Amino acid sequence: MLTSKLLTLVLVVQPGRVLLGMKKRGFGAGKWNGFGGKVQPGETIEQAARRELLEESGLTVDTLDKIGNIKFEFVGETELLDVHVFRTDSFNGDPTESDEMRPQWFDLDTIPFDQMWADDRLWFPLLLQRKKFQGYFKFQGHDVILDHKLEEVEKV
Ligand code: 8OG
Repeated sequence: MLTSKLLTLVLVVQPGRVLLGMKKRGFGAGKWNGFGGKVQPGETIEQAARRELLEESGLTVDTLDKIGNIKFEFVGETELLDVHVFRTDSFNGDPTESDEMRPQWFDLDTIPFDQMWADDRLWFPLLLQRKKFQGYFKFQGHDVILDHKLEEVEKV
């Protein structure tokens, strides 16, 4: 039986650049990523997204736009990751390193996909064009995508 775990992921986008964080520990350590984590009991998904963004990057936001939903299956594991992806184009504060993440701005033409989760190069273009999307990726280990689906949707 597959169980499902709710997670958030926030991408902060500015004209011509995106803020990523180098994950310093835990799941996905050594990869650049947006900011996010597990939804805690009693929290809405959006509350969790705001909390994780603040904890990991030091930023707060007025508006978060729901832009994607991606489900990840890992061969041999019974837990499906259900990741809710948000985009924001304005923020308050200065990106600040935390125990978990070291934030850095990247120009949109130098996004370090080779040091990111393998699926990101497929859906980042949609996110950057503000297209809403839904996806499913089946991973073997943390680097190999065995199967995937990705589609634009009207509403996430
Ligand atoms: O709490 P923790 O740091 O373990 O949460 C994992 C974070 O990683 C969460 O923000 C969701 C995100 N994440 C995955 N899989 C993938 C992926 O394939 N690509 C990207 N960009 N983020 C992912 O769990």
